[in-house]
Amino acid sequence: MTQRIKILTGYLNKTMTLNRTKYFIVFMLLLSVKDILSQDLKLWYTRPASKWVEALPVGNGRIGAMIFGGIENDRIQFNEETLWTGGPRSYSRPGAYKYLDTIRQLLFAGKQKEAEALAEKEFMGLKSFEGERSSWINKVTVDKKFAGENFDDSKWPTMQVPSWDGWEMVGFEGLDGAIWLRTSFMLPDDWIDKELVLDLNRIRDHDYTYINGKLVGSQQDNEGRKYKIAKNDLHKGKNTIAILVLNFFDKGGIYGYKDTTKHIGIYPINNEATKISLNGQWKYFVQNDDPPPVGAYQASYQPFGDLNLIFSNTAGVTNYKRELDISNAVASTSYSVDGVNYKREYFVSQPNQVMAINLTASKRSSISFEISLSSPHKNFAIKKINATTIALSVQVKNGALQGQSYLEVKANGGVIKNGKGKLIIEHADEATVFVTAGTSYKNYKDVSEDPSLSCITALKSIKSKTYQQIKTAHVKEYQAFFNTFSIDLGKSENETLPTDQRLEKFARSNDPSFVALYLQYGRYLLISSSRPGTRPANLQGIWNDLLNPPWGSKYTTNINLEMNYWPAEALNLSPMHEPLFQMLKELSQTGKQTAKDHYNAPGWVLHHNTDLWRGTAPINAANHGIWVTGGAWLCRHLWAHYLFTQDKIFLKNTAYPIMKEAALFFNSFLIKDPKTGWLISTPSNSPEQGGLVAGPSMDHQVIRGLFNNVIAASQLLNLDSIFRNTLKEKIKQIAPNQIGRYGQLQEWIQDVDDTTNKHRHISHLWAVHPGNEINWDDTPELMKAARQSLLYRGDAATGWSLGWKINCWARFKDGDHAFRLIQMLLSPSKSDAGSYPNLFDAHPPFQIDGNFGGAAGIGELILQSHTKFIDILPALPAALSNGEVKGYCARGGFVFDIKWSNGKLQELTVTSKTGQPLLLRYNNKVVNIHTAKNIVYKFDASLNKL
Ligand code: FUC
Repeated sequence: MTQRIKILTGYLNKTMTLNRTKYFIVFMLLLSVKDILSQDLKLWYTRPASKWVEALPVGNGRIGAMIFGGIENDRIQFNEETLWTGGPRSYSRPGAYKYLDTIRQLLFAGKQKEAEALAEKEFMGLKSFEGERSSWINKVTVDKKFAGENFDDSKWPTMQVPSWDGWEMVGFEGLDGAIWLRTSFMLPDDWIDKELVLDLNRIRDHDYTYINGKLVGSQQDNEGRKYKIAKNDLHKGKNTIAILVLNFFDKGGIYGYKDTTKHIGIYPINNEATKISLNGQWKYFVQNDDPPPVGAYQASYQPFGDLNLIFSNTAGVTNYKRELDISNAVASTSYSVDGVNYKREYFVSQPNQVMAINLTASKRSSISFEISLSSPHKNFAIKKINATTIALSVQVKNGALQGQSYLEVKANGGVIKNGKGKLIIEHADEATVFVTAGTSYKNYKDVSEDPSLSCITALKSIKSKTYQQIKTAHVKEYQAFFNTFSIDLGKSENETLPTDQRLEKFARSNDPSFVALYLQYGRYLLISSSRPGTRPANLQGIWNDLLNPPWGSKYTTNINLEMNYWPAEALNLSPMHEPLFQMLKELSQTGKQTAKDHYNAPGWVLHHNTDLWRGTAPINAANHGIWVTGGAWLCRHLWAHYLFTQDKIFLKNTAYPIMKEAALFFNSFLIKDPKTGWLISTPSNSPEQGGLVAGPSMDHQVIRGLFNNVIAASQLLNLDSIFRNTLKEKIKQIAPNQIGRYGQLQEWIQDVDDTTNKHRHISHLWAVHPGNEINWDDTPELMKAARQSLLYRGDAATGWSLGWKINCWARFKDGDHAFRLIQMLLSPSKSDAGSYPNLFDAHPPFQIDGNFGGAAGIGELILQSHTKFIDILPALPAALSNGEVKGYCARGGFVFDIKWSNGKLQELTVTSKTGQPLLLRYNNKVVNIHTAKNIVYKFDASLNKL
């Protein structure tokens, strides 16, 4: 951790390692945008956030927070990027490779189900420790007094029942265990002789259901429940229902129906129409909240805690405004009460590693509030550190990690009291709250760090600093990244609207500046979730409020993690790529064991997910978890970083060793298809459909890409000529892209595509984007087929899938089609894909990849550099016919300023950072020039050099 803190706090100071120095130099070179364009760079609202996806995200790559901006109670939910479940352990299954050949043979013989069954049994990675359930169940079911009709539950609190998608949705985040739920109903007189049906629908995970103390049903699954109730078990008047729900993990409780207009209830057999609804507040009692651990293939990212600021003088608030200014990464809440203007500012500082919340008012002595820390973790404690500081400590359930957070308040004027776990500030002129957080994570193999160390270091670093000094340093550090690029797509009337209303209207308005804002917001989110020296942005960046977040809020590598980094190079945030490269270094270590255990192969392999502990083995299920090209795809980012920066030292020391080891794996893994004679990837799948197969097209595209890049890199570095020749030979033998009977690009080696398939993954289009082997110049027929495949797939999709399709339509050079998808992405998400009020991408639920894919896709409309040409305005939509960008990066080490109007180029300026030859194309005109390092070249509207 000490090393990590040094990196984090000292990114710009002298403790930087050589590696960091190099990034620093790169980013200083990128500071080429002299004048920042006039831009619309605020998200703002006229109401506090009532939901998490309305709150505004701030972060420094390590600490993230969501600002609700409440008037009486300002909730700030926060995270620290290394607080996860689980701990260091081995994820791969020793000896799995012994089944590899049989699985392959079964697939070759067309026996997919048998292959999947064998793989499920013998080839998946190892889960974490699974506790013993039956003795726990025996223990919690012994005492049946809570089931009794006459049991007095009047003192029990109540819970809303049912709660579709879990009791977490009605305020019981993190509740697992044995929980009793009780209610009653009045039996209508004419039902007395009737047999009834108790319809509860789904319950998670296991229930014991009693009527008047008698067990009437018990089911051990997550499916629907309809229990028959004999007439003798009922009586006139009030009847009692008591249900013991056992929930082991994740979501729990009586779910009822997804269609919430349909109630759970009780009715006579064959007469559902007379159902008595049982929806309502039920009494509940947590009998035991410590169920045995459930084995998990990988760990989940965890929330850390909440800060609650309570204000009393809030009657008659006017002028309320909540905003996030992404030009300086500062959020604020402001309002007036009784003629006094109040303002709160919030940011997370990278140089000082603290979150700061500054409270001011237009009248002296007006700042009074209480502040406390809490946490959704069951195991948390608050203690006093000194007169102005309290600390929160958390212990993750089912995991090794502990966390510490310190909260310190500094005030001018007034008094600060510290008692009963909270700080009370009275009549101050101004106050600043500082929050820090750290965990016991040292690295993926070691959890022995002192979690308070980073808190103490951070608070020490601000000891003699004023709020203004801390803010100035924060803004300077942030803007060094953010200001490298600017975009102006024109002004629009909707800029005067709050962001949520603007989002509502976007698809029906002419609001191009909202597109520019969305792109810049993507850059803001990347800087805020992936600063050099931190961990990469996960499925939710660094923002997560749930103990059981969707897909573990981890790293899915069959599209999602890669998409997070699509904007990094082109949108001039190259240094933000560094956390991914550090992770790749680690994955190339853990992935060696998986290559050996599962494939008896050299090199390293990563399947479709990873986590803080750098798991690389197959997870979830054989039909989609056995997918071998996660690591190979990620290697493309190493190569892209080289192409954009031309940094040969990076190529030699960081990129090439990882890429070469990945290629070594595939050199051994590819085998000859007995039918076609081609080298193919098997077993694998086309994410995440079609089951376990031999030879999905995407794998071959990714592997060819990797081999080509390793060949090019080894040539540049003058290394490994023998291996290079081997790869050259192998590439020729890998199964080629094929056009199928519907004119489509085949997703699999056999021509089995279904033209009505609307699956969100468009994996076989990988070669169009993010790959480049299929393009209009070199492979027009395949490009046509790929385009046809995307037409079959259709437009509607999840958030990230829209992001991917935008990039593909840009590559097909159809900007108007891409723009239609941008409109879909920038639509308010109800229960479908789009954006939440805070412009977080909705898969749904929230997943950050769509934000990044969308931002990168907007960029691809303006410039593309994935072929030998650098294409200027290759896919400009009619809706974005006027605009200007500054600081757009292209492969070859070029930085572009481009101005266009009425859909036509006006001015073009190129800075050559490393003196590579430049091959420009605009409107079919091609210009080829030699460039010199750090020289600026200007062109007119017809690409004539000025
Ligand atoms: C992949 C996708 C899902 C989701 C998950 C996190 O498995 O297929 O849609 O995005 O990752």
